[in-house]
Amino acid sequence: MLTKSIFNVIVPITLSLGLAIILASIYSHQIPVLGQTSASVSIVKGSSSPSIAKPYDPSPLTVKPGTSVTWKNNDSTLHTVTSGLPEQGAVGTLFDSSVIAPGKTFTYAFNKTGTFDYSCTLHPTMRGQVVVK
Ligand SMILES: [Cu+2]
Repeated sequence: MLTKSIFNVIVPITLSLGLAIILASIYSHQIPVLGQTSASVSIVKGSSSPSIAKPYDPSPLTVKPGTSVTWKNNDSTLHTVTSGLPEQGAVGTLFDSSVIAPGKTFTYAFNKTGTFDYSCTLHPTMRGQVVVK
């Protein structure tokens, strides 16, 4: 009789703990998904004009590693989001959107820390920066 009543207590507790551990492990994997994992940058109207202070806005954009950054072309002409600066050579080695039509987007996930300059291959005055830390 005593043995049976102990089982009646221990078995439900063990099952509950097991369920709690399973749920906790599921939720812990979801935490990065629920956190700040995306950010957006606007390619502003008239961005090809050298007089535009921030053709890509915001810039610099500071994000955490693992953040997907989406650029949206809010201008009326084609633009690119291409890693690097023309005077530094090797543009597009890390990422290159190719031409983004008006209203379209480009997304790149920054997984490593660092300071990343980018530019538009069609308009050399268009520059932006993403800081990952
Ligand atoms: Cu451009």
